[in-house]
Parts: sequence; C-alpha cells; structure tokens
Amino acid sequence: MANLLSKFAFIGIVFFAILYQFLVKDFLFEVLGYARKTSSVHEYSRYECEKVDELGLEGCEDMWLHHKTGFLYMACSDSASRQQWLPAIGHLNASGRGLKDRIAVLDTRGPGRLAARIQWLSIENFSGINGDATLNLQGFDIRADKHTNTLRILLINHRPPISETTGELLDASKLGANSTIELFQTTVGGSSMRHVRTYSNEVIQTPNRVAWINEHSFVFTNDHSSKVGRTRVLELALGGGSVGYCDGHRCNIAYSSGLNGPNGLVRGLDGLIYVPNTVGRKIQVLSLSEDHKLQNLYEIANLLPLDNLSVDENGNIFAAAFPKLYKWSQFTTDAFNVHPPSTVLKISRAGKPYRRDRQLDSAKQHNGDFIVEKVLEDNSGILPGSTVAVHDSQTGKIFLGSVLSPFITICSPRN
Ligand SMILES: *[C@@H]1O[C@H](CO)[C@@H](O)[C@H](O)[C@H]1NC(C)=O
Ligand SMILES: *[C@@H]1O[C@H](CO)[C@@H](O)[C@H](O)[C@H]1NC(C)=O
Ligand SMILES: *[C@@H]1O[C@H](CO)[C@@H](O)[C@H](O)[C@H]1NC(C)=O
Ligand SMILES: CC(=O)N[C@H]1CO[C@H](CO)[C@@H](O)[C@@H]1O
Repeated sequence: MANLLSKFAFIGIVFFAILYQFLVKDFLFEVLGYARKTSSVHEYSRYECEKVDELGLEGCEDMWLHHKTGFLYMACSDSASRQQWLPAIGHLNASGRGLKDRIAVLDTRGPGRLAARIQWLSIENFSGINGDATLNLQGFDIRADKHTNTLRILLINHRPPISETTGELLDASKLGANSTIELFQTTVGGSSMRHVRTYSNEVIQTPNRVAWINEHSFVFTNDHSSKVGRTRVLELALGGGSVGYCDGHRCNIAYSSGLNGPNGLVRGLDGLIYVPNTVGRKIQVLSLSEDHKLQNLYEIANLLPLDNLSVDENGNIFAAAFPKLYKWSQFTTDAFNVHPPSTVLKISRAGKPYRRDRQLDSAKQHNGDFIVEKVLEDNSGILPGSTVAVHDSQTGKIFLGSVLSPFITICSPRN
C-alpha cells in the first residue's frame, strides 16, 4: 500500500515537474518575464532617445509612417480615459471613454520645433455616437494611393453600445464594445479626414488592428474569442482570437487556429500576413488564398511577448515587445507611475530579397530563414511601454507609441 501510495506520489511529482517545466515555468519566466534581464538605453545603445510629452500625444497606441514624406500618423487618445475604456483589456466603463480620440500627423523630417510640425486631423461627415462625431481608437492602417496623394485610412473604432430606440448608453460591462471598422479618406499632409463608410459585422468582434490587402479588402485581428466574460481569462492558457477578412460585400473569419493573444498584424512587402501573438510569443506568417481564408506558412517562435508590428520601406518588420509582461499589467492600472521595460525587435529575412514570387516556396522555410535582432531596449522609463515601434529607413529614426502612456518617444541613431 505504502509502495503504491509513493508510486502515486512519485507520478504526481513527475507530473507536476513536467507541468512546471512546460507550463508554469514558461508562463512565469518566458511570458510574464520574471527574472528576465533588461537594459537601459543610457547604458549601451546605438540610439539616443527623446521623450515627447508636451504636444498632447497621449495614449498613441498605433502609428503609421508615410515613407515618401516622413509624415507619421498616430491614433491617440488620453491616458486617463484609456483606464476607463479600452475594451481589449477589459476596461469597459463607457461613460469614462475618451471623447477626444484623434489622428495626429507629425512631419518628422521637416525643419523647426516639433510643436510647429504637428497637426490633428479634423473629422468630416462622421456622426459618431448620437451625432457627437467621437471615435474610440486603437489600431489602424493606411493605404497610400499609387498615383495620387490620397490616403485611405481604416480605423478600429470601439463604439460604446447604445440603445437603438433611446440612444442611451447600454451596459458595456455586460455587452462589451460595439466595435466597428471605419473607412476615412484624407490626403498626404491634409488637415482633415472624411468618413467614407462603416464596417459593422458579427465577425468584427474584438478587433485590434487592421491591414489593407488591396484597394477593396482588408484583414484584421480579433484579439479575443468573446467580448466579455470569464472565458477571456482562460484564453490566456488555451488560446483564442481570430483573423477576419472583409471586402466591400462581406466579412468572414479567415483563420483561427493556434492563436494566443493575436494583435497588431501587418501585411509584409511580400504580400504575406504577419500576426504577432502576445501570449504565444510567436509570429504566424500567413498567406491569403482565393477563398478569403488564410493558410499558415510558418511561425517565428520563441520571441518575447509581442505587440504590434510595423513594416519599414525595405520590408523589415519591427516589433514592439514586452520583456516583462507582469510589469506591463501593473502599468495598465497605473500608467503614470509604473514604467515597464520595452524592447524593439527587428525581423528580417537574412538579406534575401522580399519578392512576391518567393511566396510559393516559402512553405519550406522555417524560423532559420528569419533573423531576429534586438535593436533597442530600455528599462529606465524613457520608452513609453511601447505598443508600437515604427522605423524610418531613410533617417534611421524609430518612433515609439503606447496605448497608455502620456507621451511618445523618438530615438535617433548615434553618430
Ligand atoms: C466611470 O467613468 C466615470 C467618468 O469618468 C467615473 O465618474 C466613474 O467613477 C467610473 N466608474 C467606475 C466604476 O470606475
Ligand atoms: C457628407 O455627406 C453628405 C450626405 O451624406 C453628402 O451630401 C456630402 O457630399 C458629404 N460631404 C463630403 C465632404 O463628403
Ligand atoms: C453598433 O454600431 C452599428 C454601426 O453604427 C449600429 O448600426 C448599431 O446599432 C450599434 N449597436 C449597438 C448595440 O450599439
Ligand atoms: C494597434 C494594436 O494592435 N494595438 C495592440 C498593441 O498591443 C496592445 C497590448 O497588447 C494591445 O492592447 C493593442 O490592442
């Protein structure tokens, strides 16, 4: 009997050890980042960083650079309202939502003071909530027209749910946000953006970011499988979320397996879709087929917990990462006092050219074909707990924004 018991105990210990090795340890150290060493840009870095906190550039979750001109587009809010209303992380107090979310445009290559080079796009022809013209921004993507200076902007808009009959706010903590994707149009350097249409669809559940495919279609991530409820927490362990596809006529779920916290996806210059997974610490590289579904070509795995991706002019992908995710979660409740470390990773393809026709044999590629480099890291608080990093390959500068921080940061290469 004793023997049997100890056998069970032994099996139990082995079982626990295996569980620890593969799940708990991985979660504590690799995902949450306890004990992960980080460094500061002041110690050793190829970059010099400057905090920009006086221009009202708060809560700038997402950024997009017009490579030709250096105009940097940012989706900004204010840090205080993000604490109340940020459906992606379960902040669902609709009455505290931001009423001033706007797109800022910074002329990053122009002369003179930054303050003189920034403008906020005014909004035309958009009714918002009961005519107030408000947006609640998160991710966005811009498509520059090849022949004109038109920019087509797709924005995630986390509308609060309202009653169709009375127009009053419904209880968002029960219903979740009524998230839509909005299409606006502007011109390079223009001062306003005009609303073109709203995409509202049951497939657009918990959208995080969009990526244009062509003039008429786009993909987007749903970062969770449900808007509200306890299962959202379980998704941390079990995975969840999806990638959706929409064109002018329809939307469908294009991909949903093996995702774990999918968020700031991009379309690479190779035409493939790169989906970062925060908890899964990997990037899935997908290809869109004729039937509007995505196929997994390969995975770039064992990275840091990742956030939003961006693509530079040369096709290199820049990822904002959280080396200490547990600090980031403290940051979500106290954005003014907690300074989570940030890392920027560059993902490139071993110097091989980004050619569209490489797409077909890419199924044979694996991790080894991608080079992942750490370009920038900081734990001193000068980087904004970044959720996005954008690289200007012409000037070498890196722009960093954060959904919660009251500032953005501009890093320039040291001479
Ligand atoms: C929701 O936001 C409003 C407005 O900012 C605030 O007065 C209220 O206390 C918040 N409610 C909760 C539960 O935090
Ligand atoms: C705004 O919308 C109205 C009606 O929907 C339309 O008549 C008008 O041309 C639009 N204005 C612009 C600038 O698109
Ligand atoms: C959600 O937004 C769509 C698009 O504006 C609107 O038609 C619908 O009534 C909204 N639903 C709720 C519950 O707010
Ligand atoms: C634009 C975008 O994808 N933003 C995401 C970046 O990452 C943060 C933190 O995970 C998310 O909350 C955003 O939704």
